[in-house]
Amino acid sequence: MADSKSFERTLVTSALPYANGHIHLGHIAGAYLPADVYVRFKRLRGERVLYVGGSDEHGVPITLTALKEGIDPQEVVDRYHTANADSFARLGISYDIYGRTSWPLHVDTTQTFFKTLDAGGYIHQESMELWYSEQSERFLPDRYVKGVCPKCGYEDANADECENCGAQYTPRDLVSPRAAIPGDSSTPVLRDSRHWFLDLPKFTDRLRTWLESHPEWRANVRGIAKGWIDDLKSRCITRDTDWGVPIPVDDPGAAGKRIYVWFDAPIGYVTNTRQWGIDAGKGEDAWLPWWKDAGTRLIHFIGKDNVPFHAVIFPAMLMGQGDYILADNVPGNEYLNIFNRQTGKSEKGSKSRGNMISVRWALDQFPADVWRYYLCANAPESKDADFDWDDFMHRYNGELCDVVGNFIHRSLTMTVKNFDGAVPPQGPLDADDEALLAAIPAQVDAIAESIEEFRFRQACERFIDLGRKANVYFDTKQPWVTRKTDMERTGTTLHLCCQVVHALCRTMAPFLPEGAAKLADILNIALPQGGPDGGEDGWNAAKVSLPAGHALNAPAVLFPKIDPDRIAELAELHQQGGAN
Ligand code: B3M
Ligand code: ZN
Repeated sequence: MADSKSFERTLVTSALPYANGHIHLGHIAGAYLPADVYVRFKRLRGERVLYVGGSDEHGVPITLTALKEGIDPQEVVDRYHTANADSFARLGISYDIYGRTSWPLHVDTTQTFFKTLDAGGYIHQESMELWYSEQSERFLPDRYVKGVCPKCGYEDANADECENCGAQYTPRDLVSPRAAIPGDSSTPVLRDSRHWFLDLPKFTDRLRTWLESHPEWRANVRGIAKGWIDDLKSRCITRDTDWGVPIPVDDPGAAGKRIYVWFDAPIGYVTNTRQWGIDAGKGEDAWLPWWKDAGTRLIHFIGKDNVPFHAVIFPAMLMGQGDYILADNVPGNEYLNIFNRQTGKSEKGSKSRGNMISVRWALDQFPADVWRYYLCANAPESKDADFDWDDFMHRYNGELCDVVGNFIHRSLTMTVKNFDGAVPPQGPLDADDEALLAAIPAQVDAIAESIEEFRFRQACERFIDLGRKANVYFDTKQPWVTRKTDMERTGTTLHLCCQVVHALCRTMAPFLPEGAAKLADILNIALPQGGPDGGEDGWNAAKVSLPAGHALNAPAVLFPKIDPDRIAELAELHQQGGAN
């Protein structure tokens, strides 16, 4: 198993969402929040870490939106890139760069990948039959043609796959095809078109050896990847469209064709790393160690539908380059479904159902930490999870507010009031004190271990657990009683409580950055920012006591409770499709 300590730096990526709609909570729970918690943790530890993301701005759904709205695809991606970058920023997803696959630099990176694979003998051409609209005088890629599924009879099946039953077939098998673009529903004809294919079977042995070297990966990810590696076929990596990266070949057959979106999208991680180095003033070559030095640990955070691309196809493309590192882990999450209160059933989030909760809407209702807490505590890690309004409220109110928030507040209020706004001195310790003092480093290490293993739910539980232990201690020691008779004892109790608050502040920082920043101000401590160049260890500093006499600032409520009436209103609005 790879030990993160043996790596010099960590490169973290989150899937690049299509700039074709607003990101929603399902996305966040899958590929973004876990990555953000992970990188914030690494930064706080002082490790060198770079977090790369961005918009995926190519692909047929985007050109279809543009056609429907009668605008240029660039306008579509400009709109959603800007909106999504803003949503991520408001949620505290702390990318070092949020790039774009429509950047000119990306043409260069993608074409270099293509040319290297071509020169290595991994790309060939094949002629294939595709649907062509004589009315629009164009080929109809992917969703530009609809028809009846040959397997299940679904009426809105795509040219080569059915969204209803998951069947994949050749375009010729589609029954009763019709063009599906604005102003054209004509019956298309089959025509030959020459395309470029990536010869995946040539990578079979290397991919298998690599996958087998990672028994520590999640079972779901390994299972999907293994299924693909056992049955690799050449894959078409070009499309009949004018929106995408031009195919870098001197061939008239490439006219009207572009590189397929799923070839260029993961290369976006590389492009965005290059751009990061340039923007940070570190020079054109700053990206190289992040992608080519064996001391880099590469981690792809994704949703499970993206597993084949990140655990098979992109790694093959990297192998074909010759000098790139491969992912050390691909934490793929399951889905966050929506619990429908009316039917009492869990359902998939879908655009047509209108049941998705967009991030921008969510953040107009509650602060980022509220969402971050619930989505982490209820993360769809090893199985699907449900978003449910009651559960959302109960977990946030009952765990974060009542356990952690309450402990912090009562400890700090009593301390500031009774001990002149400073950490009181520690007197003689009894067994309860010793047990609490021992629990701090143990719990800090346990949370770190969970995060290192990508068990973010468990990390949340362990964090709350520290609050629970501390509440039990507080209730046992009754400082509000002892202060009337024994100030030394009360001082010891609150001294220890301050140490737990200190540990809670640092350990919440990766999950709840706003709460941690507020609490750090109250505790009068600085949390190191860290970043790609590393820094001091502000995580293990949680095990170092705040000294007696350390001045504190006035406490404030960190996590205000959510009102049940408000939840009822929002649940109703959501039910009516108003949470987009
Ligand atoms: N845009 C699909 C998705 O948003 C695709 C991911 C690309 S990651 C390189 O789920
Ligand atoms: Zn079907």
